[in-house]
Formats: sequence, structure tokens, C-alpha cells
Amino acid sequence: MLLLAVLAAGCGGESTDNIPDATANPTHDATTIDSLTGADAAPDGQVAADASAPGFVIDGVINPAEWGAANSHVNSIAVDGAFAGNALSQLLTYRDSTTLYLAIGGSLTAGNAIMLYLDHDLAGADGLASPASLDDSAGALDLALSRVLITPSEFRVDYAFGVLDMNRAAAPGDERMGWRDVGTNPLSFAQVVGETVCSLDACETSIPLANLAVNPSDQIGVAVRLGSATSGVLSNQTLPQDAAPNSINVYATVP
Ligand SMILES: [Ca+2]
Ligand SMILES: [Ca+2]
Ligand SMILES: [Ca+2]
Repeated sequence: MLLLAVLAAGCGGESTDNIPDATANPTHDATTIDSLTGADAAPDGQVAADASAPGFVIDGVINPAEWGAANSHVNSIAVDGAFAGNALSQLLTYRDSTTLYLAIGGSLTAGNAIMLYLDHDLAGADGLASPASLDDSAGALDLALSRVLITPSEFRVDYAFGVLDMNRAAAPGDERMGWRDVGTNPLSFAQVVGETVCSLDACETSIPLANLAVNPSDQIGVAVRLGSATSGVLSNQTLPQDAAPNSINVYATVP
């Protein structure tokens, strides 16, 4: 609750970067957040995924001190009725020379899933042309990720990430949380190794760029959805904020 209050206080409205305080006054914010939460001390033994990154601790706690250099996208649309209790509130993206870091703030009730779709080479040739027909029903997360997505011509889906449960860490071979290669065979996804930890109100993940076959000159595109884990129905919650959940018209670019 304290962290949420601090995040809310730091939100500047509908700017794409809603954590100006961390940049404007990093010493103050870092001190304040650490003393308030203590949660980023990583009691489970999680360590920063990349020593060259600005202190990321993949623990499911979005600490403004670690994400201050990230790009932020927020959603301000209230969730529609059928999905009450669920929400997507914030997407944070950061990339260094070796690793992609993402955080998704939100909430999730049983039977629903957060789904993230990634283009590893925006405007490149790889991936699924629109409509991107993902159809792998073997595996709970794979089923949740299986959608028919309308995408712009430059956004061809290669990989996906998803979560069916909050408040836990992904395990090796996890059937309900983590990364998938969906572009190579959209009828049978392949698991991709990354690190993911969710608290009750946020998930953080890091993944080596090599595991996403990202070339240094390529731009990454990312779009997030929330919906039923089994029925294919999507909520109105989107990140970045978008008009139609089954169409990706607005996506985050990670240069
Ligand atoms: Ca963290
Ligand atoms: Ca599968
Ligand atoms: Ca692609």
C-alpha cells in the first residue's frame, strides 16, 4: 500500500514517463522508497539480473529507484464489468546492451491472464503477419497466449510473455508464467528462459536479448493485454493504452 501511494504521488498524469520524481530528485526518492518498503531487499535471494543495469532487482516490486531510467506507459481506463478486480496500470521498459527488463503493474484474479506480445525486429521480416493467429492449447499459459491479433504491418509478433498467477516467482519449465517463442511455430510454442517474479500488484521480468534473437540495431516493440486465461475473451485493459484489445495499434518501442 505504501508503495502504491508513493507511485501514485509520483505519477504526473498521462505523460509517457510518470515517474519524474525519481529523475528530478533521485537521492531523495531512493532513500524514501527504500526506507518505506524494504521489499526490494530481495529476501528470497533474488539478485540483480545484470550488474551493468541500474540496480534492477527482479522481485515483483517496482522500485522507482531501479526503474527511474525506464520508459513508462500508463493505462487510465477503468476495467469493464466482466473483469472487475483485474487491471493493467503501468508498463515499464528498459534495455541495455545484453538484457531486456520489463515491469507490468496491475492486478489479476483467478482464471485470468496478463499477456505480452513482442516484436524483436520492428519493421523487420521476422514473425507473424497480421492477423497473427496464435494457437497452442497444450499448456495453460500457451492457451492464454493463443489469440488472433490484428497488428500493424511493421509489428510482426515473434515472442510472448504471460502470467496466470500473481505473487510468486516463475520456476524452470513453468507452465503458467514466463516467456515463449510463438513466432517460429504459432501452433506449438517453445519455452524461452528468462527471470520472472510477481508480487500481488506487479510483475518484473528480465531476459537476455540473445534469448529473443534481438540484433543490436533492432528496435523491440511490446504490447500488453489482460483477459480470460481460457476463453479467449480480452478485457479493455491495454498497455500502452490502446483502443481495441484484439488489435495492436499502439505499442511501446524499446530502442
Ligand atoms: Ca524490483
Ligand atoms: Ca504448448
Ligand atoms: Ca518481428
